[in-house]
Amino acid sequence: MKTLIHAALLSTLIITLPAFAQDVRINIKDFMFAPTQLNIPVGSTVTWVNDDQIPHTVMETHKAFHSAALDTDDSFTFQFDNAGTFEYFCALHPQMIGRIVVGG
Ligand SMILES: [Cu+2]
Repeated sequence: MKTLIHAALLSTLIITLPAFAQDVRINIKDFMFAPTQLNIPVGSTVTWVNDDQIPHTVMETHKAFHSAALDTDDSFTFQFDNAGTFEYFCALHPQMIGRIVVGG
């Protein structure tokens, strides 16, 4: 019985956690970030994966985050602990742009 009560309390706790943080993947393919635009809750983690045959990077406009050069199948992960709008591009191909809105 005690175990049941504990389980119920635990599931309530999980359900009522403030942010439904997500793990989201962005594919880098054909010189594009896909999805290009993303809305996520605070605390979410985004992983970029390079599916192209040439290197790309992920560089936030105000340097909130930036990756090293990503070769094919390399990935870069960043956790967004603050709300805001983050615009980023590939330093090697600045026409490649993306935008992430956190908590908005
Ligand atoms: Cu690039």
